[in-house]
Amino acid sequence: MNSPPRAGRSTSDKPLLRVLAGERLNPPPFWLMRQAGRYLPEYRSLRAKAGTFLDLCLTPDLATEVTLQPIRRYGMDAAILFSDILVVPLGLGQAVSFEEGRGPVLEPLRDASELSRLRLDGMREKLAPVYRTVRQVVAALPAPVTMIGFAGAPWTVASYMVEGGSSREFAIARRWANEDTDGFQRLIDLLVEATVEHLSAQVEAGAEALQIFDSWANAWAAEKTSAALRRWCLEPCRRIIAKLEARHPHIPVILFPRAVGPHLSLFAKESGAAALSLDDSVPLAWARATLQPMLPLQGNLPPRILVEGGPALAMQTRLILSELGQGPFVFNLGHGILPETPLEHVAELAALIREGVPA
Ligand code: 1CP
Repeated sequence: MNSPPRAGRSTSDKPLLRVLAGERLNPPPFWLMRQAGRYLPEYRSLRAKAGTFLDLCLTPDLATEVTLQPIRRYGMDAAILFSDILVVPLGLGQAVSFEEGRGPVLEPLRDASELSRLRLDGMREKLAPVYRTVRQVVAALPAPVTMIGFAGAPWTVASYMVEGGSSREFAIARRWANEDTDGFQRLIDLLVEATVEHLSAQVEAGAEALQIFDSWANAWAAEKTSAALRRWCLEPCRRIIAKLEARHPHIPVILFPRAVGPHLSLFAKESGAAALSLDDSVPLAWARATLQPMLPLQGNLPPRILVEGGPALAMQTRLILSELGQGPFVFNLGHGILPETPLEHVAELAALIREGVPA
C-alpha cells in the first residue's frame, strides 16, 4: 500500500522532486513526454548527422546534447534521458533496429525455448554509453532541473520482443501469455530483473527520479476481470518498484500505465509508485477525487491539442491546472509530443503553466 502524500519531506529543493514527495507547488513543475525529438529543428539536424537512431542513443556526446535541447529552449523542470525503451532487449542480446518510416524492428522471440538467446549478464556493459550519457547530462543541467531516467514496463517491452515491432492488437504476445502462461511469465521475470538493473545503473549514474512506461497496458484493460492486467502489468511493475526501493530508497518512481481507465486506482493503491502519470482519456474530476488523495499525479494534456494551439490549448491547460493543480501535480502531456507540434505552441504552453492555477 502507498502511504498518503508526504508533504514537504523531500530533502531536495528541486520543484519536481518536491512534488513527487507530496508537496503542492503553484505553478506546478512541468516536462513533456518525448520532449527531445523530431518537433525540434536542432534535433532533426543532429539526427541527420548521427547515423541511425540507435547510434544517436549510444553516442554519449550526441545523446547528452539532444537531452539538453528542450531544456535550453523552454526551461522544463526535468530532463528525460534521450534513449529508448528498446535498449533493454538490445542489452539482453536481441537484434533491434529502427527503420525510417517503419519504427522498431526486432528479431522476434516466439516461445520460451528461445529465452536462452537472452543474457542479463552482459547488459550493463552493452548499455554503458547510456549510463555515461546520464552522468554527462547531470553534470550539465541547471541546478533546479531534475534528471529523469526511464525504462519500459515488462509487458510493453515484451510486446515488442515477441511481435517483432509495433503492434495494434498484440495477438502473438497475448496468445503466448494465454496459452503458455508459465513460459511467458519467465520472459516477464527476466524483464523485471533487467529493468531493475537498467534503472539502478541510471540512478548510480545520477538519475534522481525514474519513469516506467507501460504504454501498452491497455492490451489487458478490456478483460472483464483485472486478473491479466494485474499479472502482466501491475505485478511486474510493483516488483520492480519494490526492488528499486530496497536499493535506492530516496528515488521516486513515476508509473505510466496508459489507457487502463478506472483500473488506475489499482495502480495507485498497489504499485508502490511515488506518482502516476495519466493518459489524456482520464477525467480530471475523477482523478482529483479518487487518485490524488493517494499520490501525486502527472499529466494529461492531449498531444493533439498542443499541435492545434489557440484558444483550445489555453482553455484545456487552464482546466487541467485548476483541477489537478489543487494537489501535488506535475504538468505533462497525456502521451508523447507529436513531431508536427509547432515550436511556438510549446512556448505558449510553458507560459500558460507558469501563470499557475487560475484563481
Ligand atoms: O528520431 C527518430 O526518428 C526516432 C523517434 C524516436 C525517439 C525520439 C524513437 C523511436 N524513440 C525516441 C526517444 C524516446 N523513446 C524517449 C526519450 C526522449 C524524450 O522523452 O524526450 C523515450 C522516453 C521513449 C520511450 C518509448 N519508446 C516508448 C514509451 C513512451 C511512449 O511514447 O509510449 C515506446 C513505446 C517506444 C518505442 C518506440 N521508439 C521509437 C518508436 C518509433 C517506437 C514505437 C512506437 C510505437 O510502437 O507506436
